[in-house]
Amino acid sequence: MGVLNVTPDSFSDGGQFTDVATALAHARTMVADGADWIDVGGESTRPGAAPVALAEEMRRVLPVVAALADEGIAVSIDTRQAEVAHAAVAAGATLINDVSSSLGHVAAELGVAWAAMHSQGEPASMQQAPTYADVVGEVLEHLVGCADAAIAAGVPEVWIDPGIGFGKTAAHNLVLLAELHRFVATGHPVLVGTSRKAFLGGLLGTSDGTAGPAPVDDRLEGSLATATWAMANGAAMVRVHDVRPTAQAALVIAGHITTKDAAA
Ligand code: PMM
Repeated sequence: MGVLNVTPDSFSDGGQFTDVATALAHARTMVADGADWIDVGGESTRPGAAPVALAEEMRRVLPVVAALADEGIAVSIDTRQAEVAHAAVAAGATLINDVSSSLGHVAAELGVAWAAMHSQGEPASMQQAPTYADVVGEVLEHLVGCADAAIAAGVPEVWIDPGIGFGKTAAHNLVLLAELHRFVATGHPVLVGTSRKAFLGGLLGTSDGTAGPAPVDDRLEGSLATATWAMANGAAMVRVHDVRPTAQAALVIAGHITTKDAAA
């Protein structure tokens, strides 16, 4: 899944794809590089971000969703707003990527796929003091509850996503990744987004040898390492900014899994 943020302020690609032609060109490149889905978002959910007015979010995403869908590209709409999800599906989106895990009823009503992502708190304050007694157990329980309810309500396809960086410390993120197999074991397809996120900056050295954390444009290796880890542990989709290197890694993982099955 290639990320297409049509926002002025997303943490890694804000302001780059705010006109339809540039957004479309970038989406085409990501598809040529191997993306199966383009995830269009009009509201930055980076830590500390303020919510965006509904009309503004619509203005940002709808022309891009329509242009991509017209080209036959599979579009996912990254939104927390039911109205935006409705309008984006009318414009051709077929997956609601929902970082609030609250739009299952909208996906049911519209008959489209839904990705439920776990988040603790709102973007404006979620990184202030994330607290869990058992992060993996709590995130799992929440997501399985969402997925079961959505399936019972008739949502045709439900993805679960542990929500890396959404109300989680670096340690929480790492334990969720380490225990990803427990999410996969639920039988629901698992989506994971680690691309360029802050916890990677803290783990990585900078390329020029200066003291860390690594800045957002110097996190490719960490993004790839975590996407590869997620795929090798059974994630069915990874949400990334750097599509070509990740798609190359996916080919290696697929080859490994095929060979392992053949040898078994
Ligand atoms: N992360 C971001 C936005 N949307 N959606 C899902 N399903 N999973 C994620 O981890 C996720 C997401 C934040 O990253 P961005 O600012 O690069 O879009």
